[in-house]
Amino acid sequence: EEADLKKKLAGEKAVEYIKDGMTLGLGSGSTVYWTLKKLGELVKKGLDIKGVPSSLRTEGWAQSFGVPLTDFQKVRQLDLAIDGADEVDPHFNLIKGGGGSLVREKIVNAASNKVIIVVDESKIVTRLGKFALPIEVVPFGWEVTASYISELGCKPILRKRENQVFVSNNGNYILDCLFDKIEIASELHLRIKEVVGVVETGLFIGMTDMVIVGMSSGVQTINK
Ligand code: DER
Repeated sequence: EEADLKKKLAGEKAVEYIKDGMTLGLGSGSTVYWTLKKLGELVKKGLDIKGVPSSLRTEGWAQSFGVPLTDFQKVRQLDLAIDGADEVDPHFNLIKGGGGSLVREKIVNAASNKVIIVVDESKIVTRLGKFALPIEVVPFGWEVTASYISELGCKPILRKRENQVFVSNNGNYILDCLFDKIEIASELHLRIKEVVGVVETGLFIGMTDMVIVGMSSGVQTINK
């Protein structure tokens, strides 16, 4: 379907920036799915890379596509991370976490020399915040954490999947928080991080070097 084609275009384009011998950060989500699939084909043709997966779902996809995996016991620094996003603003600041992998994604991206974000054009926004901001919190006392976060101007909703509370790969909960208006994303991120019980926010500030956008007319690569 249309959106999938745009994701496929963007996801596959990112592979062009992967060089032999690289250690990669493997992002999460249905756009990165296409990166992983394409990458598996190149590995079969002899490309020598290995990747650190940013979610158990990505780990499973990588294994099924034959993408060699490594971890932070073996590598401390990654050459390139390729990841998706829920929103991208003109400063390349992101909202991520729609898939619930934001903590491991941020750890992987922070450990990478370069970060490429792959999206379909629906993710490109002029201002962050139409998409509810995912915030990972410790389950103990999450109700209190949520009330502190709400004082920052949002209504935190505990994420559920099939009527069960969603539990992240790290054993934590996710609050989806719709803010009336995100004035300065970097400030909001810091204010949220200070709240006791918060693990990480889905605001990825100043971490992105390149954005690849899949459109109906083709694919566009935007550098910072
Ligand atoms: O959860 C995440 O951060 C994912 O990267 C998500 O934001 C992008 O998912 P999609 O590529 O399936 O839209």
